[in-house]
Amino acid sequence: MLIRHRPDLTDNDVTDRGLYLRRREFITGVAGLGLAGLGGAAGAAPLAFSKGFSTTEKPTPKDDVTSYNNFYEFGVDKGDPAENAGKLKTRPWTVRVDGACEAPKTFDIDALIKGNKLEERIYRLRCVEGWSMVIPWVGFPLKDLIAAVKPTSKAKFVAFETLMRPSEMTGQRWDVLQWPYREGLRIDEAVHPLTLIAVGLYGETLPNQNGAPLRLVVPWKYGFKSIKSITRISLTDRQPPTAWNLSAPREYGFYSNVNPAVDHPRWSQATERRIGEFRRRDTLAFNGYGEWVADMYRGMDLKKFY
Ligand SMILES: Nc1nc2c(c(=O)[nH]1)N[C@H]1C(S)=C(S)[C@@H](COP(=O)(O)O)O[C@H]1N2
Ligand SMILES: [Mo]
Repeated sequence: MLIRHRPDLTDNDVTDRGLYLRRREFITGVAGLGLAGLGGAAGAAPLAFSKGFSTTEKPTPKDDVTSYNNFYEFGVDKGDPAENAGKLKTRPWTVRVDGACEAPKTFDIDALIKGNKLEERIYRLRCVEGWSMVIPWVGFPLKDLIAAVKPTSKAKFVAFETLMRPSEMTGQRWDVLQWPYREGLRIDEAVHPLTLIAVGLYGETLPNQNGAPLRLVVPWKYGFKSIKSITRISLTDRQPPTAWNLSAPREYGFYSNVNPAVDHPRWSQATERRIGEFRRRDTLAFNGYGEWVADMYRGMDLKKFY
């Protein structure tokens, strides 16, 4: 499988080895509290801070990150997920990773958390609706999970699915979207070192309203690509159907790269409201991650592949 990246970008740029901390030290020394459920047992993998990819912008207050959400499985208003997602049982939880690979596997969430090197990544998140936040995630690169199942040359795309459980996800009782929520990436996007599986934020276990126990984070794409509460990841040779594209194909494309030059049919994408700020700010191409991701779209008409 040939995957093109900026050749000078390696894991060592992503993770400054001098900043490695054992999880135990992270818990006692850096976060003070927290990371409950994210391990901390002696011998656990080290928690690393990635320097290169994290923004130095001020993170959005945790109260906003955890109370102003989109998670339609729990209702369509911004406050609904914080109010209703507590009902979701996130243990036991497994993620099936299958499709075009030699070693399909069902992973237990706790084994995933223990078995992967967790990092903090402070990323901008830009919702297609025109607001944004800065969120300190804890997670690991999706590429590590994909590598574990040994993809074949037929793995051209990756399809993701959220849990389907209307008894707890009460929003699934209404047909606002075709459930389960689905998303997809091209394989090069999926294995890009920026693409994260998040299991925490602000140094603690991911709150249910933010997509517990694991969710995708693709910071150069509109927020709806960052699917929450994942139960299945499938490698495929075809571009998979995605929830928002199925619901309104003219408004939400498969790529959905943040692009101030391509407006949504019903509103401009040129500016955004950073939650907590008063004046709108300019939206950046690829949400400011262009130096790392623009190469993947060279030669593509981004107005057509919106
Ligand atoms: N399963 C699922 N994932 C989802 C959504 C959803 O409704 N269901 N909403 C998306 C949208 S529109 C955004 S902007 C982000 C919001 O993530 P946050 O609430 O953690 O900020 O989650 C995305 N992931
Ligand atoms: Mo969104």
